[in-house]
Amino acid sequence: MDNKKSNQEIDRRDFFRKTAAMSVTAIAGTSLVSSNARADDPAIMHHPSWGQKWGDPVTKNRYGVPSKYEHNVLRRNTKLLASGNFRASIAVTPIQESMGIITPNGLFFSRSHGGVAHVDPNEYRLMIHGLVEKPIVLTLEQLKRYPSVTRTHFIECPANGGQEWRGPQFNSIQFAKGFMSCAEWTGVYIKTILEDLGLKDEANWMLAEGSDNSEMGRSVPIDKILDDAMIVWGQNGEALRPEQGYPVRLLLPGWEGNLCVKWLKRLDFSAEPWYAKEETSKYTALKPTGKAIQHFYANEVNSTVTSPSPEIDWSHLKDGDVVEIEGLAWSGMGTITAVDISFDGGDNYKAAKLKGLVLPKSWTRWSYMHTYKKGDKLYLTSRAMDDAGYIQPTIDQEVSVMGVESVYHRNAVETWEVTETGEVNHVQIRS
Ligand SMILES: Nc1nc2c(c(=O)[nH]1)N[C@H]1C(S)=C(S)[C@@H](COP(=O)(O)O)O[C@H]1N2
Ligand SMILES: [Mo]
Repeated sequence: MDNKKSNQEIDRRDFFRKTAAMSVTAIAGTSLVSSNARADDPAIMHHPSWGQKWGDPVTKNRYGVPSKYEHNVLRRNTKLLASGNFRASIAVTPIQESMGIITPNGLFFSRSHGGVAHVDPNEYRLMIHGLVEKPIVLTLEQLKRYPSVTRTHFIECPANGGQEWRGPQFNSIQFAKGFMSCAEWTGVYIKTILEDLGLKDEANWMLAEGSDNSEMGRSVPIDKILDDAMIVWGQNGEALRPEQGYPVRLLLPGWEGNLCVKWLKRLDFSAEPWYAKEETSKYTALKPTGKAIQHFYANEVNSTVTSPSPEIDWSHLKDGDVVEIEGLAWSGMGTITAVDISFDGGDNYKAAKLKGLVLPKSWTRWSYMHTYKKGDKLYLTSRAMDDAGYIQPTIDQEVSVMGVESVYHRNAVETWEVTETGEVNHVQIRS
């Protein structure tokens, strides 16, 4: 009896020990937070002040805002990016704070050549003309009667990282990589509208023009229009924000942000491109030969480590802490197939894990679990691949082709130096 009882006890204890051991194995290599946390923390939330009085009326914020404690998670600007004028400027997204693959609308990066226009939806009209059988002027309500689709895509200004051709400029991920965001867009495929209006055979190009004071105009090849080009009015489940072109913008999934004309007023179909201001003086890539590449469209495969980063360092970590290295990867040419992470600036790589939804022409989140060693100096470099067969170049590979005079389409790998004390700096590693 005694023997049996004690056996049962042992069995029970063993069972608990085994479960504990099993969960440790399950967690090992993913998270060992519990080794740093305590059971007797006196700061436990025992009668907290907010629990001893009424909260706010539930209707206080009829349109909700983030917790006041998140006040530092903001779009930012600097004179360096503003050419002295914050209207014709860019506000960069805190991608180091991003979670998942969606940018909240209040943090979506915003680039405007003539300030943010405020368009009255009742006065809004979209003219579609040129080489179509049935030219038309649509109200917003008429436009929205076409069957809609919802797709997740990033928008990236091709100048993202464009300050970095000659070396690191900003010791900040937000400024070095935040000229982009990703959202779930709702709108109509232009091919759906063209099925209704009839496209003439000679139409090779489409001009999209904005109604803001910059009158942004860009020519788009007809193949892209008939593939996945959209006119969108929805952004993450609500109307576009004014900064994103309310009430209607063009969305060319994966292509230069500049082509995604906001406050859209006109689509003109033609046989030839227009050579508008923004596709001649700007948004071309100057090569070492002195010639420039024109009609440059898709943003190439790219990636970055978002955590750690200059804004989110590791100085608080203790030796042996297990920490998740996280980042984003994206390609305007297709779907991310793999991301590698290097600890020595790109000499050796290990495979990272893709997390969550992996969608074409969308941000893709990736992760790698790492055991931190205090005193180690690391050079963290990520490298992404896409299903179009591209892989991010080294800085030297990119510079050997493009020189350093260019601004746009920089997609070479990027490196964060993690110092012995866990501070993180933006560096460039050349071979
Ligand atoms: N009408 C209009 N469309 C525009 C612009 C503009 O100034 N006017 N800026 C372009 C540029 S340069 C970029 S990178 C993207 C930025 O989109 P976002 O402000 O929604 O991030 O919009 C593009 N569309
Ligand atoms: Mo841009």
